[in-house]
Amino acid sequence: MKRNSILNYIQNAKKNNQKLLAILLDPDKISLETIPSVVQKVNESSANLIFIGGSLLFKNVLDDFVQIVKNNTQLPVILFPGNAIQISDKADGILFLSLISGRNPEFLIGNQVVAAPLLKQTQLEILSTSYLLIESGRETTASYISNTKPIPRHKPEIAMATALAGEMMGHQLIYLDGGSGAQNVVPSEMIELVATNCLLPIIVGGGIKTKKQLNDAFENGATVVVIGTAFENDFNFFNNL
Ligand code: 1GP
Repeated sequence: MKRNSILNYIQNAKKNNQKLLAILLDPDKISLETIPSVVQKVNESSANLIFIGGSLLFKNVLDDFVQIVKNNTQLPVILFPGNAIQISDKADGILFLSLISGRNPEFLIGNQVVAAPLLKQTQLEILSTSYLLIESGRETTASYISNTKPIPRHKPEIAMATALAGEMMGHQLIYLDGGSGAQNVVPSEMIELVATNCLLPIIVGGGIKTKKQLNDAFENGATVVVIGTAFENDFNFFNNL
């Protein structure tokens, strides 16, 4: 994978008003043996990207997991790490996240400092990403583990100001996330307010389990929508979309 090819792909999608679907695979939820059949389902779906990661991984299998996924798909494979130890040079790229909705220095810059020299030794495409956790009904693993408060869901203007700050800091992407398995999806008006004020492509995820929720996120300005839990619960999920 060439430098900037994933970023260019996402930027072009935004420019041409194309919508991209990313499937999130959590190495704790899928055994190594079942990856080929699961990825086959992804290949048959309308997915454009594969994300791999989780806020907290219990199995130490990331390298093997990524390699087997790569062996079974042509789609770009992008790490979505919960911390600095979730690095594998077998992927094509990594969301280099800064959790700017929070005020925990470890997730604003600490993990990034630990990861940077290791990433420098890989061929991974680095996708500098403003990561915003949005309150979604009950506490999520991401918010608990990062020890940060998500942005209140009835405060779209705070999300907009935060995303603008990320854009001004030079990030390349904005990720609005309710957290995996979120009870409520990121509110439409919040996506829309961020999209109308920021130039960067927007990734939206967390709790999306219906076609309407998927389309709402796209219609309100998301360029990439991420689906994890709904697919994990039913590997035929995309057949019904
Ligand atoms: C979580 O945005 C991702 O960080 C996907 O969420 O697992 O709820 O689809 P779900």
